[in-house]
Amino acid sequence: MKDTVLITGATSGIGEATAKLLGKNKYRLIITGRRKERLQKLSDFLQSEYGTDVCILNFDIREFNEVKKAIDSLPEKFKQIDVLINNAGLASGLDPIHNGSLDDWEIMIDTNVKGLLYITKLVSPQMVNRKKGYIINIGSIAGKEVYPNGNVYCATKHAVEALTKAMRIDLLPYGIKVSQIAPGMVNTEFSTVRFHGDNKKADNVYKGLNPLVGEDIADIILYLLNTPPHVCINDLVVMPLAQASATNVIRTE
Ligand code: NDP
Ligand code: 8X3
Repeated sequence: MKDTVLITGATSGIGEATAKLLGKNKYRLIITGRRKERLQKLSDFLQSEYGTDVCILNFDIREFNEVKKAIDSLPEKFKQIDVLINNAGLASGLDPIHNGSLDDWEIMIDTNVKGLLYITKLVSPQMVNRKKGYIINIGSIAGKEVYPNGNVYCATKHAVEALTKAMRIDLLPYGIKVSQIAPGMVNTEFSTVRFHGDNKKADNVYKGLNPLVGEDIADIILYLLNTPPHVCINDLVVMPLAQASATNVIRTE
């Protein structure tokens, strides 16, 4: 069995695709998210398809006490986490700053920034003690650029970029790798969540172009995990061919 990998937000999209690819490649997995039945279904699939050694942790990443209780409850053989994939995150709403909803803002800040910090605080000390580990943060093109009505989501992903750089500096003495992947448009449940369940609006985001899919990001994660010990890819921006920047997209289909 290879390293133990904890993936936040494994119930859909990038996280789910990553769990499937890493399971296929014989990693031991800790899969997390709020939707327990989806975690159970994924766990059953991984075990029956690949014989994956898998553990489910069901928590809301915005609640530090829930996250701590879950991490403390890990069975002995899952306690040593070699790789942390900070993937859980979301956009909520797409409104100009003067019309923004406080609820949307708080959900994004609490999940994308505070949640990422909570799990990192709980997992990184044992990596420091062992002088070994890898943290991969899923940022976004929204952490490189800002676009109309993206305000708070973009701010949270700029924070992920800053935290990735800060983690790399702080963890440098301990030989811990820290990378960011910053994708453009990936067709997951992301836009449905952003538009509060409006599937029609979500479908329009990807209309007429060939977006990335979760499996594309999973491939990159597996590549990062296979880099030699002395190599660290600090930052990786990946877009669909039909997207040149956050706002420049060509729709031809
Ligand atoms: P999905 O909506 O498909 O997946 C998001 C995942 O995050 C789900 O598994 C969800 O699980 C989890 N999550 C959300 N909120 C919480 C919470 N409070 N507690 C625990 N888990 C939570 O979207 P993606 O796969 O696209 O998103 C994954 C990451 O990729 C995000 O950080 C997103 O910002 C980033 N990203 C996405 C892009 C895109 O175009 N799709 C582009 C660039 C970056 P559950 O609801 O079960 O809790
Ligand atoms: C998701 C990509 O362009 O919708 O992070 O912000 S975008």
